[in-house]
Amino acid sequence: MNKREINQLVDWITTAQRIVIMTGAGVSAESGIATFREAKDSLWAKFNPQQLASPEGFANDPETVWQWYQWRRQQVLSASPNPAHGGIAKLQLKFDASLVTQNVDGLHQKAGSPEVFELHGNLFRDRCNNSVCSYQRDSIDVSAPLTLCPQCESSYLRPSVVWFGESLSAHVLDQVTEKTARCDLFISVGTSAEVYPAAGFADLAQSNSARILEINPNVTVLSTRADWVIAEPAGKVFQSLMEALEK
Ligand code: BV8
Repeated sequence: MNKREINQLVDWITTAQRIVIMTGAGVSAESGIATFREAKDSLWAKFNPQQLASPEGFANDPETVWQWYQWRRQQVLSASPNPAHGGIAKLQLKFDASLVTQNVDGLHQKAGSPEVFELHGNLFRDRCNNSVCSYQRDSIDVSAPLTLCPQCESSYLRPSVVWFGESLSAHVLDQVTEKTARCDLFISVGTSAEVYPAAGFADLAQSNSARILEINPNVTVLSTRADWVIAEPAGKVFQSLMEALEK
């Protein structure tokens, strides 16, 4: 970003009354966590998400799905937040900014974000695959094998994330809908904006006359609808923004 762009970004942030920041896998890319849809090392390139991140996938091959998540947990445990996570946390502390993430890696919390709306759950919790059973546990043993739920002993334990075809938490959706409908600046960071209902929040914000800013080095389905696109890596953008705000 050049000086003019940095000044414009500072102006958009400091003149906004209520900000919503929506993040996706791209915000963790500079922490070394593979994104979902980009080629080369993307998670999806190696595995078919519909076969793994879905109830059918788990029913068909629970062992493979379980091991895929254990591998992802190991990836995350060896990763650190990057300047994008840190900058977003600082914005939340300095301004009326709400953070909504599609990510399940917990790196925003690690970076000090005071409040994180996790639309798709969190990698580091397990729950019983039988939705009637209430059992859940923190999942910190990344070498634990696939196991039956110790409470009902009828279903396997699985990561407490939202799979394709599963509904998101109504409580989280209500809170995010309320924040998004009232914001005047919506910042989409590091998401291909393809997964719903998350991808619909930018439209909700725009229908309430919020400015839409996208931070993503690549073009997405949101890019043509955004009021401004900063086509740079999020870590670099937030690094420059923090330096400018701390002057
Ligand atoms: C739902 C958790 C109601 C798991 C995830 C058929 C049947 C059922 C549902 C559907 C259906 N058809 C469509 C749907 C709806 C479906 C959907 O949206 N499908 C899509 C694919 C069309 N949605 C659902 O199923 C949702 N539930 O609708 O419930 C329902 C119920 C029953 C029946 C019908 C409806 C649940 C969706 C949640 C799925 N779970 N994650 C896990 O993590 O394993 S989604 C997964 O994708 C992750 O959460 C990820 O965050 C998310 C979105 O992807 P992105 O974050 O955008 O990542 P991506 O790789 O795509 O993009 C990265 C971007 O970063 C790129 O643009 C890149 O350019 C950029 N980038 C790279 N580096 C950087 C960068 N940007 C900035 N800086 C950088 N350095």
